[in-house]
Amino acid sequence: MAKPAVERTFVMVKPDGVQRGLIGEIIKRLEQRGLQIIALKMVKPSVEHISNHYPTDEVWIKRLGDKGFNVFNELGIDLKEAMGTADNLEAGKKVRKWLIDYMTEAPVVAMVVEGVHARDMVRKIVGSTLPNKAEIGTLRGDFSVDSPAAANLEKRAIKNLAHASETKEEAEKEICHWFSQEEIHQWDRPDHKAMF
Ligand code: IDP
Ligand code: MG
Repeated sequence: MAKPAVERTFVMVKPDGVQRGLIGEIIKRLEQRGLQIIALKMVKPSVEHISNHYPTDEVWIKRLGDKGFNVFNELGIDLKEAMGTADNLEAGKKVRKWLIDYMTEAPVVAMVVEGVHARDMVRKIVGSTLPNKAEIGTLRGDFSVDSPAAANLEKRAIKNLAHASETKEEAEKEICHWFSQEEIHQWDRPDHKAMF
């Protein structure tokens, strides 16, 4: 019988994770939870490849702007002054551009991760998008204090070490975007017999 709980997700060590020597730490946290790396490579992505990795629809771009805006609201900072616009879509477009600059600064490590509830498990291990709000024990909570207020005022993306797919659709699209079928390997972890 097919195992309904077993999922595949896409994970990437971002340029700051690579530059800070955290590739091993990030992979360790995935493996120790029982997740399996079934594809892995280091890539220096082109602007086009990264731009196609992130969604282009307006709903997603608007939501990107939201994350920073909420923090500005909490701090009582004037949105228009900080972002040069009070429009979420326009702010989102700026953040998307900063994100592409960030993601093409240095190589990234791309992976396909498989395991029980892999998408959710990896998102939990990685932690909140905003490192200043991420729980201690998560990657972003343990290794970063970056925040939208700090990043947006410096006109750059939030540096948060790793990317992980959020939905089934996102995972499927991202896995195909980064890996061919031949680069993905089916193999067994014998210790799973003792784990589940
Ligand atoms: P996620 O990486 O936790 O899935 P998304 O909302 O999908 O978060 O955003 C993609 C990436 O865009 C984030 O990981 C972060 O690097 C960057 N980002 C998100 N919101 C902002 C912001 O308000 N300012 C600067 N960068 C942002
Ligand atoms: Mg995301």
